[in-house]
Amino acid sequence: MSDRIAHPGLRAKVMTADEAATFVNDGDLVGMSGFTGAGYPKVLPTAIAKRAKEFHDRGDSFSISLLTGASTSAELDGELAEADAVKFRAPYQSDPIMRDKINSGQMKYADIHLSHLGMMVQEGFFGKMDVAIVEVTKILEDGRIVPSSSVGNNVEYLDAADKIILGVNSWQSEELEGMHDIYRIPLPGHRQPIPITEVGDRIGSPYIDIDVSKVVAVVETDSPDRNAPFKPADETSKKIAGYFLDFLEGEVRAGRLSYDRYIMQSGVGNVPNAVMAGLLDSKFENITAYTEVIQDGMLDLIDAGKMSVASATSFSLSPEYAEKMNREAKRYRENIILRPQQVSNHPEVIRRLGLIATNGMIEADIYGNINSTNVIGSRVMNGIGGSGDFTRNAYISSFISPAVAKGGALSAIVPYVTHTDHTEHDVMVVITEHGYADLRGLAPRDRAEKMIAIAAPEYRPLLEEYVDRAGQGEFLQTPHELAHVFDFQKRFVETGSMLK
Ligand code: 0RQ
Repeated sequence: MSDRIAHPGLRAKVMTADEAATFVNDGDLVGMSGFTGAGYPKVLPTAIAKRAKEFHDRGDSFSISLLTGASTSAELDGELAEADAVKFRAPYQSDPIMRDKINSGQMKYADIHLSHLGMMVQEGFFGKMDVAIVEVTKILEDGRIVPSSSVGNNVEYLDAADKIILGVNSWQSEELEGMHDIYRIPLPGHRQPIPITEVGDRIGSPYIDIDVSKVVAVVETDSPDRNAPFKPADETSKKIAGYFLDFLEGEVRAGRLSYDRYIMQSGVGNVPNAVMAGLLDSKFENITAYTEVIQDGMLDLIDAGKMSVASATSFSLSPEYAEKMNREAKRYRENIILRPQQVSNHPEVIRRLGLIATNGMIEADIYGNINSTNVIGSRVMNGIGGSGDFTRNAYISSFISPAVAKGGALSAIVPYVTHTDHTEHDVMVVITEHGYADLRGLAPRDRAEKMIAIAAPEYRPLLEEYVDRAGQGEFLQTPHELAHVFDFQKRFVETGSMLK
């Protein structure tokens, strides 16, 4: 048994994953750790999937409602979905098997702002939580736990659940101890300001205290977090990153930003990573990040002395960088803080700090509404994640995306989005490889002109044609021609391309 379980009572609860899985029953509401491929329980989900299959083979039902921090990995979402072991999922997922089950209607999915979910669980919006399954780095002698590579909603799940299963993963560096900052937000009616005024402020404890009497099982593992490596930046990503930096430089020239006070929030993906690579050679210094996930590019910025502090709720590192974190966690914990996602994504703190939010999108419309989640209105890609938490509350909210998808068959700029995650009231800047549309202070018809200028050249005449026709209507605040508002998307469904 590993020496990472110092509490004698909890050492006595060590068992196999198959034994621990028997504490999870059909119909249970289960809260699991895990956020963007980091800190999720490694062996329990497989054991639960196996248990579900045994039930199904006997003709019995077995499916759970599953909550996590955000996306996890094929070992968790993939295996449980494949075994038809999940009937309901929230708040964010990105697994291809699970996505197919959701889109085919076999599973239900509630796509919820990441900052909201912890409170919803505390207040019982989903009913009583039966089991919390949480990966930890270590259990102290007094029963407090050292979280692993993500915090997510672990505190809320551990507090709310009737039963707790802990996964002690010895792959996680013991030197993560001290990196976390655990702070509980009281329920409405008892709240005080969250005392974070600088990105690097620590306001809580490095440990999570739990009710040890609720722990029914402890399972030991030694398995890595699994995240796909980032693709090297292509020409399009490099151009988008270039325009993003031009935009930041323009803010400095306008006196609204200085080279030493850029506070970043960055969505995950290859384009945001290219933006961070671009920052390495920029004039920006003392960059800080108040964001959700620590990505490879942030470690590079820290190593280059360009980034002083990064605050998030999780790592989202490629395998190479996850190993590097494991080797050098002692050094990185000087610069990195991992917080509960209610705090990392909290509107109050985001608004106070005045950060610049940058997220990916599926499509934007000519007025600046953004669809981050549903392809052609109905097919979910991943979920809204934290993009809404940051977009609404940022000092400047921006979206970055290639102007086309699927080899040019889809334009990312359309007359009207088929699903709205971020409204024109929240969105300030949209950037593609053709430039940036600065929508701040503009009325809708002026916004349309800026948005068309960053669309792919082959789509601009079609967008202009739509704007001309919509402008012939009677009401001209936000002109639309309702009979043709979705022509782009309809054409794609009928012909395979949005082009005529
Ligand atoms: O699909 O892989 O099948 O080819 O969407 O597109 O261009 O690689 O971009 O990885 O940045 O993802 C919105 C999905 C963009 C992401 C989204 C298809 C495209 C490809 C991915 P394929 P790219 P990205 C905080 C922030 C919501 C959560 C969020 C996302 C796939 O950014 O999930 O912001 N955001 N969190 O082909 C149809 C279009 C399309 C399209 C792209 N117009 N129509 N398909 N695609 N544009 C972090 C967290 O919350 C964890």
